Amino acid sequence: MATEVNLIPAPRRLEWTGGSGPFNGNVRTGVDPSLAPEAYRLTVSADGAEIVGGAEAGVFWGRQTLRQILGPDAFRRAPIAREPVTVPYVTIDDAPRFAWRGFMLDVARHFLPKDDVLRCVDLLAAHKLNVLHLHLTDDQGWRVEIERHPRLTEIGAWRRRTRRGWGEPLLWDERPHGGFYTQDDLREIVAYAAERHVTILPEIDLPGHSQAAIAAYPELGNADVIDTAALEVMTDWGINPNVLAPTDTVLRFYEGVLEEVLAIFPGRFVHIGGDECRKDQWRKSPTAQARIRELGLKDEDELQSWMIRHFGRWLAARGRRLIGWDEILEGGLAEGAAVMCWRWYRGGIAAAEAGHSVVMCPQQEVYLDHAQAHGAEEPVPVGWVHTLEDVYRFEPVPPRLTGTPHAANIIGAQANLWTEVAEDRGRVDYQAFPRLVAFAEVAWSDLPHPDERDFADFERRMNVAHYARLDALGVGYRPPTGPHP
Ligand code: TNX
Repeated sequence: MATEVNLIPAPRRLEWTGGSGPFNGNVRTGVDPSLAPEAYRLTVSADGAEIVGGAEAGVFWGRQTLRQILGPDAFRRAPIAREPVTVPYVTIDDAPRFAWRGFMLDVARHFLPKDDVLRCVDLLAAHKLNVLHLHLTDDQGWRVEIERHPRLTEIGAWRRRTRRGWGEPLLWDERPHGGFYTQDDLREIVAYAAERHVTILPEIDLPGHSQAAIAAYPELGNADVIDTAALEVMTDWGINPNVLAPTDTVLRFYEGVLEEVLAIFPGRFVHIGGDECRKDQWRKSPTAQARIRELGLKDEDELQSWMIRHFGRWLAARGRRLIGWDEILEGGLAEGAAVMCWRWYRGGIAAAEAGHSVVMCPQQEVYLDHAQAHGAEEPVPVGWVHTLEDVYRFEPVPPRLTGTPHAANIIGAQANLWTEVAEDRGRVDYQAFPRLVAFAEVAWSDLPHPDERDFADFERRMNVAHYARLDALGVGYRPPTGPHP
């Protein structure tokens, strides 16, 4: 998105006969390893268009900028323009500010069919975002086929009914809900994303947010405290007390899960969750207490930390890196682990100062499940209100780190979309757009200090050009005038 601002007012224009389809056109491309891998130089002149990237990724991002210049029809799935278009002569030197430009989609609370995920990859790529984080497991559903533990999807992927909305009134959708991706589906998603220079980050959330797994395999829960065999896949929202037991059985089970996950997802990072783990059952469980004593730990926080570290080492031994929500800092962070900071900036600052890589996604700034305007007509009134302008003024590097060597540990930023109340692709589009466009510009461009950012200019560019591109892409964004009646 951002790069279009650099258009140099040009006296000369090129007649473009390369078509308006997304990836075709008579573009000369090349690789110049002296550029950073994702950087590119795009030139349009009398000789045609040329894109030189630091690597294929850079060439690909350059193509996205060229699409922007060609106009909205270049965002359709097939060419429709019969007349050649003319484009201005430009030279654009461009490179991303952050290496990690992510979007998290929660496919656990509401399952999204594979086609919607593939389309999501297209939308990220068009905005030069390069990580799609799939939140694959939670209390309300397990969405990844695991061959050695088939009940995870036979049982864990389905729930009896669904809580509608959040808070009062208590409403239920009595229809069963569910679905999962086969391993081949996920391999297809990974390959499709790789063609677009997008990495899929899988998340297997543990030891909290695991009720769907416990419903499928009761031995994973704290059977000495509750009747785990009576648990079903959760139908309500919120923080759940039913957490995994800190036993060897559980460690071996999840090692098996992760072995299959690694075989599907080639990316460097694997997300193991770690968020919102209530420890009440561990406090009451003789098994958990015996484990704490046997390991010489101080408390239940250290017990969670011990579990996370176990998987950190396990992943490292297989050449991967663990990433987890910032709760993994509590009780000591595993060597080499990266932190996804969602609770304001504090955990991210602490982790960066301790030398850990950090992805910033504070819920007070970039939670796209939260409403984007005040007003009863907003369909999804969750959390704080983050307007388009708020997101445009999001700054991933906190002032305390600015200008220090630790700033480099902020490897990127992410916007997260939880789907408790976003039950289908239409709602997901509405929550994500246009705010994800503002986020993409923040993550890619070297924007000035939030107070000095020219939101009016961003809005103008949305109005004169980008909404038309989103229309061509078929995105059901929130209209600038508010929801349709
Ligand atoms: C907190 S952010 C959660 C999610 C919820 C979300 C709702 C995080 C790591 N955990 O489980 O869906 O709030 O905004």
